[in-house]
Amino acid sequence: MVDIKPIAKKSSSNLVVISNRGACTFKETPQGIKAIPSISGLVSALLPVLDIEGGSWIAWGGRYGKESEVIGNSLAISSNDSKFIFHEVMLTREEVELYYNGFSNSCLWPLCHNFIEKAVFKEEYWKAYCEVNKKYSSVFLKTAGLEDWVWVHDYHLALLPGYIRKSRPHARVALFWHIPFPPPEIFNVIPWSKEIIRGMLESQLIGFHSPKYVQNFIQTAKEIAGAEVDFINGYIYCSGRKIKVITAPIGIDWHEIRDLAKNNQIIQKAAEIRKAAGGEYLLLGVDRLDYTKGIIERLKAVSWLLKNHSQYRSKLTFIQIAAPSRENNSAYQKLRHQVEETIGYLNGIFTENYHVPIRYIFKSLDKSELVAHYLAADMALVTPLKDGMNLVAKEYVAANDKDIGVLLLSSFAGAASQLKGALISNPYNTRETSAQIIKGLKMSLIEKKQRLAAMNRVVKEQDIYWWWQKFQQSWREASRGKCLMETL
Ligand code: GDG
Repeated sequence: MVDIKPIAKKSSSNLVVISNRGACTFKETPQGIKAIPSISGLVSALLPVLDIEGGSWIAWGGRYGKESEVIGNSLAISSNDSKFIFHEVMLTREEVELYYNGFSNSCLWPLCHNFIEKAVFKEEYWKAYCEVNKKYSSVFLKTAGLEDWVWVHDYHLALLPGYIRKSRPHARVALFWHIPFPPPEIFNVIPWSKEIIRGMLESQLIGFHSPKYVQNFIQTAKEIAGAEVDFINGYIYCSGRKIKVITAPIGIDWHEIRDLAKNNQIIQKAAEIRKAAGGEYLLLGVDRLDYTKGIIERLKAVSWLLKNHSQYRSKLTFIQIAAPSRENNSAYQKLRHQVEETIGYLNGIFTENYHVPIRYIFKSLDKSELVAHYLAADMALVTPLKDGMNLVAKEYVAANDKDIGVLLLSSFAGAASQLKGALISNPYNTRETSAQIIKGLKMSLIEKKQRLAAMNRVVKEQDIYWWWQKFQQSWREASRGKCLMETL
């Protein structure tokens, strides 16, 4: 639980983070409003930044408001030592349905992850998306100062930089895009692609996880918005403005994970998990339950392995932790059924001597429990069909710095271009994925250590604070000549 305290403003020039969901979800209880931590890669990444910078976070708090309500609670939230102010955007049930479940998660999310056939294009989704982006802008205008640095996050709020600039032409606005950015021939399928690109281009700086997404975005701006571009230096020229586009691969709080992994209680918990799982080898998957994460394809690879290498049947256990996600969306409800049906089917076939090979946890665990699982597992199967970055891969590596473990990583995760010590597979290739699992299980201790050490060098050095430094340095350069925030 996160503490909620009365608000206190920090200075005249603050960092303002704006994202669809924030650090927590508000729940009304007889004792008052309680804040429950949210689970997502974006939240894991931004909390440490707000911990050091303070400032404010504008986001939807998970509560439904009336049509006329725009802003809800403004509360100081203390996470670890520092405080930031959470300004709650109020959305109606219909807005959440059309803007969040609709345009964001049924159109942009599948399309940016190359699932064109899953993308739904509805005029009413688009209208709600525009209206809700305006709503976020009016909460910003009500709560933020003229000197503030506005950091917009992710695909839910692509139009927000444009709305902000209309009211504050000199605003310092940057955008970070957490998911993949597809090539123009895919992005252009969206009937409103031009409006989206133009909205994004009202930022001073736009960041992506990988050079490929940067290239795709610049090419899209050129083709769709007719902008002049400079691929080599990462500049887009549009409406008399110069926009910088950078690669900034997001990191994790390496020391936080490492400290948890050194904790005796967590080490003890890891031993208990291993004992309870039974067998000799423990494989682990940790994901939000999302079709982009490749859980079904992973299960197929485990099944292929158990079918074709029967000696592993009573020796191998695969734990899949699936954090509930987007439960109101029918594609996610269907996926849950499919995952649960597949696991039941496979356990029916492959249970031998009462050893159940696949364990399934459909809930969100505490971070300490999560780290205990990272420590317990011989190998993490991080095999998304497409992923902007994937922080689970980095957390597994950090937890196992001084221990042994193997990371199997999808070639389609952004993390694959940074984590060279991982075993790589194409998650659509069942045979290859299961062969890589066997390779990991048979890997020598020395090779495991070498690979982990190489990956830890990157994950430790390019951690979340490095990411924020890199981003703010480019932001400072992109705003050169203007008044700078003292902390930047
Ligand atoms: C998006 C992009 C990009 C998971 N289960 C539990 C739990 N988690 C935490 C993990 C990790 C986070 O959630 C998931 O982050 P990912 O990066 O793996 O995935 P997305 O949520 O899809 O994130 C992604 C990210 O944004 C950042 O830019 O990397 O590509 O899709 O931190 O630890 N945390 C807890 N209990 C769980 O059961 N406490």
